[in-house]
Amino acid sequence: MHKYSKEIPFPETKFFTSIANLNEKEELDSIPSVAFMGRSNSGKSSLLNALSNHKGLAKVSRTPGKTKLINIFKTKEGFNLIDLPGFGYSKASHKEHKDMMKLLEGFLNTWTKLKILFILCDSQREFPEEELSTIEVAMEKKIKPVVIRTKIDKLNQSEQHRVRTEMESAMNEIGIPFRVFYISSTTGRGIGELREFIVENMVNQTKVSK
Ligand SMILES: Nc1nc2c(ncn2[C@@H]2O[C@H](COP(=O)(O)OP(=O)(O)O)[C@@H](O)[C@H]2O)c(=O)[nH]1
Ligand SMILES: [Mg+2]
Repeated sequence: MHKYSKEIPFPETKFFTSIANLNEKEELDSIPSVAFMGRSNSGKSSLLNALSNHKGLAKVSRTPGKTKLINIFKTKEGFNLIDLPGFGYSKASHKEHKDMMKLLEGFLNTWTKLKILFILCDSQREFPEEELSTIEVAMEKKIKPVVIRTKIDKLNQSEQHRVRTEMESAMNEIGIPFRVFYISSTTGRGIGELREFIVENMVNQTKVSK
């Protein structure tokens, strides 16, 4: 039995290709896409596996920072899921960090059919300033920014309240509301809701989204 079988189904998803930089994108960006960004260890691979109900779709790693490629997954509904390379928190990898931010900026500037940018952040961490500016950049480019606070199963009630308050402050700082999901790939919490959101935005575009 699948853990998410009672929730909203998600289109069948398969690994399509990986590219090392944006020069290799060719026509790939002409396909409607949603992208996932987040620091190493933020739970990106686990989320992609949970969404697609496919345990080995994206590799779940205990050694962070290994994925340096843009991984592209194709859904049966005709839109793509894009797994952007993770980057660290550590100042030690300053050059690497800058390169990753550059790649991300280039991605947002050139990926023509990017509809949604999911910004993942481990709920046990503070939401970083850089991610906050990424939300604004996405808004300017008419890409829908959506925050996903991951690993919510690791927090008690008061800690969960703190994360929600943190996101309210972030919205006040930006001055425009954005959607936030609180999820756990381990327990399945929020996964159905997130699937529904993606399907509404990428498949049933005539339906009014929540
Ligand atoms: N408790 C808990 N652990 C999680 C969750 N999602 C991911 N993890 C763990 O966090 C670590 C990093 O996850 P991974 O998906 O590889 O993160 P990525 O580096 O962003 O792709 C792994 O040890 C996962 O098992 C979650 O929802 N709850
Ligand atoms: Mg990963």
